[in-house]
Amino acid sequence: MVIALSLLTTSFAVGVASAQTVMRISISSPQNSHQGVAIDTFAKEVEKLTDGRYVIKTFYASSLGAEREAMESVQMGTQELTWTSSGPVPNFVPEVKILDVPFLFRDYAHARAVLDGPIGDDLLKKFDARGFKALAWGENGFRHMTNNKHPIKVPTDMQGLKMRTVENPVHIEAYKAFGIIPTPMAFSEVFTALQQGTVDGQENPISVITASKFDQVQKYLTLTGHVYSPGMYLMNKASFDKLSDADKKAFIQAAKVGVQANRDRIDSDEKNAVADLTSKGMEIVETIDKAQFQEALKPVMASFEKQFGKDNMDAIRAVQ
Ligand code: EAX
Repeated sequence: MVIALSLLTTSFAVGVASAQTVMRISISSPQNSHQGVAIDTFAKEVEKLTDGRYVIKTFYASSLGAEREAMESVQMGTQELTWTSSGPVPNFVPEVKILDVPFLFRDYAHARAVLDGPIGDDLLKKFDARGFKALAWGENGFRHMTNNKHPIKVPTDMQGLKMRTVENPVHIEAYKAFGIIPTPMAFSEVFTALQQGTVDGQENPISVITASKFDQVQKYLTLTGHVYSPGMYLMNKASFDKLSDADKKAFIQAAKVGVQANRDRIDSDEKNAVADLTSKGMEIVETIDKAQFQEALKPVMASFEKQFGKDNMDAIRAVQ
């Protein structure tokens, strides 16, 4: 009886193994980062919640392609999943552009409340019609400027700086208003571009700056916090639709657990970053007069209000 039972268990185990589905998820940052934690946690949770029927293989540092390429692959279904920043998203889902308006969010608590509430839920649904299932909002963080020319203390310090930017029209428009010469480029090329002086600087959240070791190739950092950059878990829509209802819930739940780990890592990065990056030789301007920087953006803000609707921007600002 005992033997028969163990045989039964074995054949059952083999059956499960052969029914295993392997999927891939990618990020642009290295594994040891807020993005790495986001997908590692997601992968672990999916396996746990589906009893190992789904295995998620994780790929770091743009090894399956930069964020835009990863989105294209997920849209076509040649890659099942990716975790991306909002950088390339407007080219696929224009409605998401509004989130990258400069100085729209007061702080992390505000941004998270918006994304976790009805506005965030509505925006996640916009991905459906473009071949994606957006499982959850993650977080890339508030973006800050680094460069090799001089410290940025007042808006005029940005004049004429050649800065790498993401391939996002909202960023490009805003940085032009700052007097920056924007040079859009895939993240995978940024370290080398900074090292070789192809650009003077770049802008990214603290978590990205530390994980990608930009301190090795950049001298000055100003905590401008000029844009909040969301992240998101994206899945090929057809792959998601094929899942059973219970598995759909499992994938969404796994993404939610991943978001928590992702945000926790950002919180701890933010606490340690100034001391850490100073010890690595960066010169950091910790506070700016935000009102002055906002003043410089006035003309472009009028254009954003027209594009996205002042009501929609106010609705985001009003969230407590
Ligand atoms: O890993 O391209 C970028 O600057 C994005 O912030 C990216 O997520 C960094």
